[in-house]
Amino acid sequence: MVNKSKNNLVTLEEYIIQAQNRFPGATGELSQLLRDIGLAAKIISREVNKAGITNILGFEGSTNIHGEAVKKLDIFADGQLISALERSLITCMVISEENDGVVKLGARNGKYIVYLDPLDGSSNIDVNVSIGSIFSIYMREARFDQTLRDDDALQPGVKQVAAGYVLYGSSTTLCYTTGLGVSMFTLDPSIGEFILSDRQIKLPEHGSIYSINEGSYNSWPLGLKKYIKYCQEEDAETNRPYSARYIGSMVADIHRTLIKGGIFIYPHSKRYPSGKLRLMYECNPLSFIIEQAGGMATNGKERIMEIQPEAIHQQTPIYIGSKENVTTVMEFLEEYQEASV
Ligand code: P6P
Repeated sequence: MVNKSKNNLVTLEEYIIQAQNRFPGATGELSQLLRDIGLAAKIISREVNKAGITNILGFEGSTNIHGEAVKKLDIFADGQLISALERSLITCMVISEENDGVVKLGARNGKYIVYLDPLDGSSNIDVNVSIGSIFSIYMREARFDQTLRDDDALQPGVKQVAAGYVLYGSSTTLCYTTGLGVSMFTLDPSIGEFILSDRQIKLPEHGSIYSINEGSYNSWPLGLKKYIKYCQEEDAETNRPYSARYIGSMVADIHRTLIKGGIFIYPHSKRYPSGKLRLMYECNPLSFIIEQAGGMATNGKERIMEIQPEAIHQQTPIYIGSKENVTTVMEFLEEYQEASV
């Protein structure tokens, strides 16, 4: 039971401490890590919400490892998150979309490894569409000689100790899980605190929204084409046709799916033979959230969180959302898997 303070508001910090107190053996380090991310999120939110006023919009001039133009806010967000993690001396290395390799922090004996997508959907910044930060936290591999190897970061998603996202939209929302359910907080800018808005969130078993970029229809697997046509057929009993919603910012599309149910799909295609979205700092953390809320996330064949990563920036197709919706699309993929695209 969450102890609500007298004015019935529970801040992120209070909630994290109360959750930690339920584990007498807890050292408080994961709590500190989550608070650090919360602080960085408040600072990023402030900049995102005034980006149009300052000259922080636009391109920074470089491109990231995926050849995507890097925006000034991406760099700002990356810097804020890494600085926050550096200060608390409990994170030994960070892997972020904005850095080609592993960033080793000063705390070489730090207990945690953190993956970041500092500002996902940043191509939407200039058109004022919601964007987000995503984080995924692992324990480092314990070794007698305390050595730290880059490939210590190559752990499957099932080994995440915590994951979450911050959505910078009409309000700034922080959502995270440590494997004991999903909690959601909304930033109250008047007091600079994230306030608990929802806990033990469960997404509907079935949803009537499908979310996919239909521009790549011609290069989809046949089973996916058949599934999308199924979504568009008239059938009152199964509440079809579904609604199509696609924001083009994964955090926003997943946040809607968490709240309303349905399915988000980014498949492999001719342009992205391995899928576009990154396994370690987009798909794994958001899959952890959706699974903890009762949903499902696969790459079309296997559970996202059981994929053994081979590279820190590796990409994957993803089918994620309400259990019934994901199960149905997998049946279509299975049925037509031999057929040509
Ligand atoms: P497309 C944003 O660039 C992103 O990485 C995700 O946030 C989003 O879901 C996807 O790419 C959008 O890609 O090809 O539909 O523009």
